[in-house]
Amino acid sequence: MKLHDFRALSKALSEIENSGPQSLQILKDCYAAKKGAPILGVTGLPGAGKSTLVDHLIQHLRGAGKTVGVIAIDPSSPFTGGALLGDRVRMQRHASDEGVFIRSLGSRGSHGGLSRATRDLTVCLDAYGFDEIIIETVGVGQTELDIMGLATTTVVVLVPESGDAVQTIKAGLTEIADIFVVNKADRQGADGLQKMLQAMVDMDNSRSQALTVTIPVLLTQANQGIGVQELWRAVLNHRKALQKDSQHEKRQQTFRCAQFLELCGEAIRQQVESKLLSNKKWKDLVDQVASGKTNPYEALEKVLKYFQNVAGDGIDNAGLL
Ligand SMILES: Nc1nc2c(ncn2[C@@H]2O[C@H](COP(=O)(O)OP(=O)(O)OP(=O)(O)O)[C@@H](O)[C@H]2O)c(=O)[nH]1
Ligand SMILES: [Mg+2]
Repeated sequence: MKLHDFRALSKALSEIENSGPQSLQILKDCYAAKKGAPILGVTGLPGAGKSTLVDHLIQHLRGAGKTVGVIAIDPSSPFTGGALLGDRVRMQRHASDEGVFIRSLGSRGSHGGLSRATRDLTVCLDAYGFDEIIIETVGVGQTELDIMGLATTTVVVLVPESGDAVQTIKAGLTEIADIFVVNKADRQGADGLQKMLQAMVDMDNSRSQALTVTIPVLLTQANQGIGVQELWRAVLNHRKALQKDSQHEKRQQTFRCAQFLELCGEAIRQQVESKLLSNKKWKDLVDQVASGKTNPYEALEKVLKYFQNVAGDGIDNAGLL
């Protein structure tokens, strides 16, 4: 794929999203062409100002001559485009810029789950050659943890109104965030929330010596572009700190391994499902489970035996190693 060929890129991304016949080959090629661009995750509650912030970050990066690929995810949206229209509109001024590519991702059309789709699309953007990759995602919770395992740096965007939510999800927040942003600093309560988050960060620091870098708590006013440069500086600081963090590579390895096992699980499940649909004996087995004649573990044992017979001891012979 050559740079500036956004049509080819879009086509490739759609093929991956729909698990089309070319998707495996495209992904293999993308991994082979991976360049290792840093990934910035921007997460936070709906309407916190993430897209506005990303829009200004794009502007900042373009000013520095960097190309940017963006994935905007809304796990709650069943349709790509619908609820995400806001994201597109918010970043519209970059639509005709050849150095910026923005792709929306809803929960529909992502075979194998949203976190896998995000990961695959990210690898594709990286192979394409963007200098910077940004992922915007709604919410602050477990799904975001999955998605954010991907990000080099994760920014959690909060607003003065999210004070109560912060109280409830307290413990998880410092695990996700590398940087806190209190956006809409023009509104009442911004200072209070900043202090509350700062106290949370300080407490975590005193509890754990393992933390190598303190989480900054920044105030921004995204709609005015205020605080964006400081935010970018904090992102770069975090990247620098990661290079010195001896645990970083180990975490990456764990993440890659988990991804691979997840892929294997998904592929085997697909194999079983297609057999269940196409083969009478397999279908009978499911019927027996459904009627309660066979319990799921007995059935599972049969399935495992089947795979053992297929693979046998021939793993080495199959050219796996
Ligand atoms: N007052 C104020 N409004 C802001 C600020 N930043 C963004 N907004 C407004 O907040 C609204 C939501 O902004 P978005 O950038 O779409 O927020 P988002 O987090 O991307 O929203 P979703 O993607 O729908 O979750 C828009 O109307 C923005 O203009 C700010 O600093 N102050
Ligand atoms: Mg948005």
